[in-house]
Amino acid sequence: MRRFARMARLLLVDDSASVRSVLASRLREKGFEVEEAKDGALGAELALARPPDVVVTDLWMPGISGVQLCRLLRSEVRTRDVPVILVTGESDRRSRFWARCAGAAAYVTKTDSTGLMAALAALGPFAARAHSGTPAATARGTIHERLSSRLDAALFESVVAGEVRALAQGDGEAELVFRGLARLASEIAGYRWLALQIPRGQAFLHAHPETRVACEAEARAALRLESEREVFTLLDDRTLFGRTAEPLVAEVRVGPGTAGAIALGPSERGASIEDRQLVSILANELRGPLRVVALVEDARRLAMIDPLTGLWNRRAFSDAMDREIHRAERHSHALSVLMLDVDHFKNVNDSYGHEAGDLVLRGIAATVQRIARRSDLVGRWGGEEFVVGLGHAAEAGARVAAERLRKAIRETPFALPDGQTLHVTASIGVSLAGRGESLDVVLARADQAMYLAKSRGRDRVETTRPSENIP
Ligand code: GH3
Ligand code: MG
Ligand code: MG
Repeated sequence: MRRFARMARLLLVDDSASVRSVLASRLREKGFEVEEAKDGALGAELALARPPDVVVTDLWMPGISGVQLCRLLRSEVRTRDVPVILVTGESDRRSRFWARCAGAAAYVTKTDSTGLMAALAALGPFAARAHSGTPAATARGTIHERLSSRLDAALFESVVAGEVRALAQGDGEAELVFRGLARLASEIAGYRWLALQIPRGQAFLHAHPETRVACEAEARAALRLESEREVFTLLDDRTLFGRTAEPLVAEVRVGPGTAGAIALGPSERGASIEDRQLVSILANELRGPLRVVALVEDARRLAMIDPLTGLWNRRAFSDAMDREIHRAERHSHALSVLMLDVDHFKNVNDSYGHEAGDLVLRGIAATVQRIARRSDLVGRWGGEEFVVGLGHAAEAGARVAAERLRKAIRETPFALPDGQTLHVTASIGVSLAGRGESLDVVLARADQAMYLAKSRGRDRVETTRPSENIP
């Protein structure tokens, strides 16, 4: 057993006089200066008055238990670094779990004196640990009151934590998580606004309708949102109405990364201790719900993407085009679709191999994206067929875009890994959406136009038009 540089001060708490005397003499033999307490309340008073190097306490005692004593010492500034070893008659799983949760340094059985000595040795040398600070200010209430308020705080924290965690039980919709969060937070605290930001996802704000603009500006600044990020706002006239105070911001950390951030605009009196506590509990407990949101969003994104080219797959393209068709109807603007099919693509596979074919498809996808405007919708329809939705483009404009695309494809060389270069061409069908037409009808016509281009010699653009156009 290691000898300590100076006599280490040990506080021994046990309600049994005989256990105390046996343990104390064994510890003194090992060179500890031992102070004894016959119950948890006395132990807490002694420890707070003059923090020892280490506390060894019985787990089950009438009145304040060893676990409660441990929690109390952990939560007091003067004693939060004093290690506590919990000693019990016999080991059981639940006590061990409870001891760990309370922040005990070790958990040993009374019958196992080498276990206690080993635990003490593992904590030493104690000389390095200096307990500075003035003696405890006269107690703010009795030990029992203090303990009870600590337990209240712990209970509050665990109840709020449970409520926040329950927000993860939705279907991973960020908006539902935020609605639940706003309901919970506004029940607990009065604030001007509450905001949540999810990386790559949405940002949310809960604010009073009349101060919405100012609150949004404050929340944007607090969460450092780029100006193009949209903020979904939940208006609520029960949130506080008042002047600006310095906001509280906390990141929701998951491992080395971030799952988002929350911010709270406090009442004009400024952030209270309770506000700070709430924000810190929320930031901690939102990790689970936000991880679920991120997983659901990732899964959704993956389900939309064609893995070979990174373009939207057929379903994602169709969904986006359906929305685009409705918008075009509503605002009476033109909408066109291009259907592109690579010419003699089977030959590429047959002559150069499937890998080369994949490389060409990826290259064509990149060309289509390069030529398309940011507002155009680009997808892989399947195999060697690609589709482009062009908003605000009537026949002439769509033809120009299709020609530009056709030329870009025939002019882009593909360098194969074996050093060969190859060129491909594509046939493109253009179709203008007619009033009241479904996507299927517009696409079927683009397909017909594409086949017309094939039959007229390939590497061409052909058009079909509906009887009545949208504008
Ligand atoms: P056409 O000019 O008439 O369009 O002739 P084509 O050879 O391009 O037409 P066809 O439809 O006969 O052949 C399409 C080929 O595209 C057949 C298929 O094996 C190939 N293909 C489809 N998807 C993929 C893919 O993901 N990777 C590769 N490498 N080939 C694919
Ligand atoms: Mg084809
Ligand atoms: Mg083809």
